[in-house]
Amino acid sequence: LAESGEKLWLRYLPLDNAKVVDYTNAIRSLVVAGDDAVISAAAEEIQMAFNGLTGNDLRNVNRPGAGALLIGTPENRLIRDLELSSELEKCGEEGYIIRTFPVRNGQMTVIAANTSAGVLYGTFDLIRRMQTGESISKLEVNESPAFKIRVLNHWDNLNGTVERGYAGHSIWFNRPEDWSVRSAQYKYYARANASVGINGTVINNVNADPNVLTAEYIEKYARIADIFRPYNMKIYMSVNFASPAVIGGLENSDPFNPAVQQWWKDKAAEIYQSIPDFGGFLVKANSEGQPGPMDYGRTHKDGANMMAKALQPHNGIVMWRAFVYEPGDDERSVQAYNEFMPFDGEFEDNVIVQVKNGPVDFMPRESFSPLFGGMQKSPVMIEFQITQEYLGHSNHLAYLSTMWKEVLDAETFAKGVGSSVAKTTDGTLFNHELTAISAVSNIGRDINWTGHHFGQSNWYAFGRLAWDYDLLSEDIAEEWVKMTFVHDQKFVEPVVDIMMRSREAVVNYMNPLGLHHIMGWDHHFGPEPWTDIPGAREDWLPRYYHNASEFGIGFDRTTNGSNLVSQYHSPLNKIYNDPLLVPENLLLWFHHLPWNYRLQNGLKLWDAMVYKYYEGVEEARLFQNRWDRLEGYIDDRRFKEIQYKLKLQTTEAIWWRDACVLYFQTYSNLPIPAELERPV
Ligand code: GCW
Repeated sequence: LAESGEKLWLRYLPLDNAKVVDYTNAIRSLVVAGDDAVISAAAEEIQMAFNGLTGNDLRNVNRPGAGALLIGTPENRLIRDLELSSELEKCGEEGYIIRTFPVRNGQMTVIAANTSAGVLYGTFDLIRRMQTGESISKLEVNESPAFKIRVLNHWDNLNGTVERGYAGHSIWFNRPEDWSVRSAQYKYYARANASVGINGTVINNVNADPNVLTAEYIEKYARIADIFRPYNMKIYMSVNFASPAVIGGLENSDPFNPAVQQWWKDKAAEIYQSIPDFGGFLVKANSEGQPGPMDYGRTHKDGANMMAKALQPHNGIVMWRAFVYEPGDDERSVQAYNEFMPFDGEFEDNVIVQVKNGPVDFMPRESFSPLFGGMQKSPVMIEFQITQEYLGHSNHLAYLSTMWKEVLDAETFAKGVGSSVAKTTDGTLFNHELTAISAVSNIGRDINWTGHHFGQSNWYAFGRLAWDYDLLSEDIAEEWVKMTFVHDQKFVEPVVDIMMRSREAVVNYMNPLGLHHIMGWDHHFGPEPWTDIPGAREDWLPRYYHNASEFGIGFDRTTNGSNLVSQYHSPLNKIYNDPLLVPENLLLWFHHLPWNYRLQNGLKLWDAMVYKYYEGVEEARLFQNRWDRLEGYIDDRRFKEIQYKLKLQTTEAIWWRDACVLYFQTYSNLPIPAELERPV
């Protein structure tokens, strides 16, 4: 199993002898100051980890002393006696501190937090240090999460399929196995999430089946919630706005209809009866054909607030998605802002607006959504996509931490310099209590969970960034590589380097210079910039996005075009509006330019674009080449599976390059620079 990838980054395999000596010098026994389920899970985990990593058991003892690890909250006297209250104050609800204290005959280690959840996260922190070979003999750690709610969104359907899932069928629905098998997997899932600080999950698709609100499914959710609870994971549900009419037998689902309001209140009460710590609802409404309040002439605000009121007595929240667009006069990228800004400040306190990182749709690269920094009075949360819908599915190695950091760190100028996207959503800039971050999961029933072994790194990285977005992508990558594979720097360094370059490589061979949405019709796999489906929605066709013609290529979102630029704060609006100022990697996202347009680097647009496509392919080849030389460092099975995927990636990178270059050449009528290899 350890070799199949099933164990993710929680392998706990024996460390080398020097580390074992170090760690057992520091810690030999365990004092658990508390007895609830969460702290017991933490204790079980550290026992398991310590045993696996060092080969030694931690003795359970009642009193701290030399060599002890003491874990607990100030509810317990052993923690209170340490007088940590001023430091614990800064930890908030889920943060923790780890300290080394001198005691008679040596030292002891303490993990203290205000809640058992904090203790659990602190325990995983200590374990991670051991897994990555860090010293644990002098610890002074203070941690608290950047966002209060850190959730995965599964797009799993009740029939067991997964929308945009590339790792097999759903782990949640329509499963033939016994509960014992499934519950063991759910526990593993909960542990993996807790280990990176993820504290909630929405297990069904935002394209929600109304039946998820029937007693049958509430019961299923309750069973899963029971397994999550010791790992501080809350369960949430995607709900269909039309549920009252579809499964409740009501005349309509109009949010102004008192019977509808009552139906949601009763439903919420029914859910909380079985799941007292149920997290709340995620809603996709009036988006891509889903029902919503606008079906009754009402608004997003009316819909969200009705549900919010139903959840308020139980402390549940509503994550209301802003992924909305319709074919029409307004260009797709400007619509969410136009539709949501009028409601800024008008949502109930337990509503948070969930916004995709970019204004179109999880493209390999797009500008950040102007709702970040735009909406200020109502809390807004980011939705990232871990599953690689537009980044090669589970065939391509694309480490996405760099992409997410690019968004989180992006300057919005909402309150002048220092207004990063992260700060517009973590409560610091606009003082919101309710803060959250989410990402669409890449998990399925595949033995390695994510289809591509490196897909695991994106699940891992999302959790780490949700906890602390100031972490560096290379550090997260290094942790993950060491925990998942081996510590040998001859392996770690080249692999981290591949990961760090991987997302840009994918951008280059798919969508360089800000191109976007030119992938296969509907399934979104492979290149299809030429797709034309008579009668199809215009805003789903690639030409809507690339606009290639004999004149040039790119999407005009300037003040002369769709005017997305004006939704950004100054000076970004001016920077994006000017082809001389806009970052080169967003050039064709904001501008339609002639093939002979000269870039800042002196290249003509056509040549620059072709070079990028070729560069992407060379990167894919380099990854493949590098990996081939790493044989023997890890188990053969994972080595070969990854080798196979990298080969596939190169093949598909060439496919992308050739398809796009040759297709766009039919418009540019310009040659491929002579020194480049001919298309295959
Ligand atoms: O990216 C698009 C996907 C749809 C998805 C939608 C959304 C769940 O192609 O499959 O539907 O976004 O996020 O709602």
